[in-house]
Amino acid sequence: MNPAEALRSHAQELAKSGELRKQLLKVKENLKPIEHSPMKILDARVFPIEMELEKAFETSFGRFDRMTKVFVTMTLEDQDGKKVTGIGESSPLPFPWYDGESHETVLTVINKHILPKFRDEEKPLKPIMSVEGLKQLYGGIVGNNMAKVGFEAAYWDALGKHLGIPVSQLWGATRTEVEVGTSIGLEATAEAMLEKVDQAVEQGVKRIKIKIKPGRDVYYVKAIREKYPLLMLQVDGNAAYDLDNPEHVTALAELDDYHLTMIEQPLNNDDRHYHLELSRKIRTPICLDESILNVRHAIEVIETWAKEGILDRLVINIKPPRVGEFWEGVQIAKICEAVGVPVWCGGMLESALGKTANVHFSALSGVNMPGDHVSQGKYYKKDIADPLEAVNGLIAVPTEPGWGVKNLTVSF
Ligand code: OSB
Ligand code: MG
Repeated sequence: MNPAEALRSHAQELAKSGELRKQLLKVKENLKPIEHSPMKILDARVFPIEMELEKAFETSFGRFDRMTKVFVTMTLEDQDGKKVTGIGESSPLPFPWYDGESHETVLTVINKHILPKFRDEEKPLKPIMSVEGLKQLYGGIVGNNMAKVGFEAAYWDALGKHLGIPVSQLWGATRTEVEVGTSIGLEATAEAMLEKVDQAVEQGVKRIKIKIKPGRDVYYVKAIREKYPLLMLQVDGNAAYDLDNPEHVTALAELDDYHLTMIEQPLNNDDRHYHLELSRKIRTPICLDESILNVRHAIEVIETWAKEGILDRLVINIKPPRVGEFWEGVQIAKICEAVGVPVWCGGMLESALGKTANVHFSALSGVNMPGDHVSQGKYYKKDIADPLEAVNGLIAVPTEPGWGVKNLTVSF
């Protein structure tokens, strides 16, 4: 038994006796965000920028060729009056198809409900001493995770710059380089898909994920497997499959023959329960993306998969924007690590800034599978900073203070 198997087996025992949830909550409680001397939040500002994708990206829910990113800057001031500004990214899709957010909802929530908290003349902001203080400002807003995340990201960047250390170290992350995977959108034919796969293999990525949807799944996978029998390969259904449609279930079960690393979010984007039922029927591990929005959801799926004795069939994709905060993501990664559940960092087609933040996040020891950090070629015609470069499927975690992005063109 390897160490992760031993952790899963122990967790399954604890689940049977009803102790597992308590243990997982303890992991969360023992994890405290870094505390620092009081910092005043002077201002937060928002810069929406439309960015054109190098190539249109298609998933089961739709196709898009441009994105409006919402960049957030935040200026903190220490007790000696020294100011530091950080930057973060909110990276919603153009339409509420992946989750309920779009760049319009993100901008509305930011302008109407978040920014006013930073500028309330009657309630001047108290200096903050950890990320918890920041969260108190807008933590009452339910959902809208993509709207919130840019603010927390800007805070981490500012704090890292203030303390002179990279953000990954603020979270206790220890990796110096992270493994890189790529996500390939739906293509019209298996040939076109293979061309993209060839390109990604040439790039040297550590694993490839392809988008699938009903009717466009097994034949893609079969074609790729014939050419690349040993490639680390996974598929993403983006909520397009229905457990009550026998054809869908048959296709998902057929995928068992192609030793995929995982099937990501085949069923509805708010569903966890029926994913468990599906996981009883197929051997390929199920990876949850859309339906894990917070620590509670992660604990719930770990507990229910463990009770069934199939914890080895669960993987969690953490996207910091989807869970609303990097810190929430850190907690989920720690909890998964404690029970041997693999984790990787997903992507939202972020700009070079958001991708860099994801690389810092992937430096956590609990994030132990290759993440969606690169495209096949570049993501955007014109990016807002230099993208981190992958060499032999690895990206070095920046060592400069904050995110350490280079040649940022958003001025603040
Ligand atoms: O489901 O992981 C997803 C892109 C947009 C919305 C959802 C997803 C994706 C990707 C691309 O798969 C990941 C990336 O390269 O950023
Ligand atoms: Mg996904």
